[in-house]
Amino acid sequence: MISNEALLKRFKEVFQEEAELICKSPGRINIIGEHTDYNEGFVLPTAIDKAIYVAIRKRDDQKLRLYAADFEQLFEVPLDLIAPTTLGWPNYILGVVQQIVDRKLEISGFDLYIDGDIPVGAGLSSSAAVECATGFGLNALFKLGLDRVEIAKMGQLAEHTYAGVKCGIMDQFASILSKEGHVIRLDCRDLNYTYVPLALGDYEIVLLNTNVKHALASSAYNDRRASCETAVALVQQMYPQVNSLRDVSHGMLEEMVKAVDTDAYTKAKFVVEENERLATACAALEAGDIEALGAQMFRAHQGLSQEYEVSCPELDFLVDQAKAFPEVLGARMMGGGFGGCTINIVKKGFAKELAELLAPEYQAQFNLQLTPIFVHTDHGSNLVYSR
Ligand code: GAF
Repeated sequence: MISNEALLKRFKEVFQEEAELICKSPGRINIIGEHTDYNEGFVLPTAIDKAIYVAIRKRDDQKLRLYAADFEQLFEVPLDLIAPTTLGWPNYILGVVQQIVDRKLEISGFDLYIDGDIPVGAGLSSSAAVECATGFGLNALFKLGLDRVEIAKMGQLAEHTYAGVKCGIMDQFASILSKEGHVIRLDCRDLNYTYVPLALGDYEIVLLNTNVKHALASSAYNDRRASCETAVALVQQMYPQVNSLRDVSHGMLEEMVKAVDTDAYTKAKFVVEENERLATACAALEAGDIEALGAQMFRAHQGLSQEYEVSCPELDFLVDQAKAFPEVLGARMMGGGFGGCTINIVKKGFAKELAELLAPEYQAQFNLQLTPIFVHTDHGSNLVYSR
């Protein structure tokens, strides 16, 4: 949590002016339903109590001045010359500005200071939170009249066009529309959603951060998406009414994909099954059967690792080891994969011990620290200060 006072003070030091407003957009966890969002399937995410904050003020000219606390860097660009930059971090802000410009909504220049407490590279969607905080903040500052779903969609497109990752809508949606104490059961086809209470009884969630982020994660992510699209195209040869893997049955995959493209078959089969797992897991959560929920999470990890191939040895190690403890009901890698965190459902009070028990062997095998991250659910993006 970063206080308004601290943000306002730093804003003044950097820009010599007062901020007009501050927006907060959280990171997210996802209980189950991975790589299903861009296949028009289901996801079960929620926001966490770690967030990105942006402080902003309007300018009288067309200049954008952006300052990132993490990098201690100032980036300046005229509004009519915005384009992706090799600097990295400004892209998540500029990509959203581009969406506003493309929609012919009226804005002027602005000063924006960005800070946050979401661990970067941990798979908690800090980039989606930056996009959402920017969209939410500019919407409020310039009274653009955008609704929350529209802001989430703009964040997703910013990621596609300025960061080059063809992500689904899950992360932005969770950052914008979450409700404390609940997860969102989101249908990524029509964006219908319901809130399901995250009632875990004697259990709680702990994340174990591998502290690994593989360099090729974005290209591998886009490759997985391409494999899914290949499977859909093959199925469509016989079933033209099919739009996405959401419409595809096991039978269709067997008939149209299996013999032609084994990679597309394996990836698509995972996605079809992951949607089925989510339905089972969500019903278990609603019934208070946390053991059944956890079993689906273990199974999901196996699929993510062996079929969808988005895990890594560090994540596999943590899930395998966690399985040995009766206090752990479920564990799996979370998010896009290739590093980041595992999400674990553990007996209340056992989380710290679990991390301490796994850390020495993890350190010995991978020469890396294991960091537990304790999270609570939170509500979605909000205006937290306005002058
Ligand atoms: C990343 C993406 F940004 C999401 O859209 C989603 O596909 C996720 O990986 C995997 O479920 O976080």
